[in-house]
Amino acid sequence: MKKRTFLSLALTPTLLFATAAVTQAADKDKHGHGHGHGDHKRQTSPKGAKAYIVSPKDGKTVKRKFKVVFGLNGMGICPAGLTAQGVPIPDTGHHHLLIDVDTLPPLNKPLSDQVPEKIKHFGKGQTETMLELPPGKHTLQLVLADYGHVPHNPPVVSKKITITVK
Ligand SMILES: [Cu+2]
Repeated sequence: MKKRTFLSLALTPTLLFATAAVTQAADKDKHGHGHGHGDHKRQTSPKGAKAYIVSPKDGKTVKRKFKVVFGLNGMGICPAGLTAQGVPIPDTGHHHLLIDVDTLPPLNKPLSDQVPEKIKHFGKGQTETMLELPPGKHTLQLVLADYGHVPHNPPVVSKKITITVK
C-alpha cells in the first residue's frame, strides 16, 4: 500500500491594513470645528479674491439686534472640513466675523474658537448672522479661512467697519 503524502501549505494570513485611508479622516469634523491641524497645508487664495461686509454699511447706526450680511468675490463658500475624499475644495472657505478686534489674530494658524464673542466662526457656510451688541461704537471685520479655520495665503480679509449700536 502506498502512503500518500499531503503537502500542507501553511497559509499565513496576510493582514493588510489600509492605514492611508484611516489617517485621511483624522481632520474631519461634523460640526465644522475641527481644530486639529497636524500637517495643515495653508490654502492659497486666487488673485483678486475679496471679502466685504454687505450690511450694515460703514458708519451706520443700528438697533441693538441687527443683521450682518457677508460678501465674498472670487471664491466660494464651503462648510469647514474636508470632502468625503479627504481633500479640501480649492478656492473655498468659510467666514469669520471679528467683533471689536483691534489687531488681527495670526493669519497663518487656525482662528481661535475660544473667544466666540470676538471671533465668530461660520463653519456651516453661513453668509449672514444676527448680532446683538451693547449700545455704543463697535467694529466688524470678516476673515475668510479654509477647511481647518486657517486664513488663506494671501489672507482674504475685509475692510474693518465701524457701526454705532443705539
Ligand atoms: Cu472657522
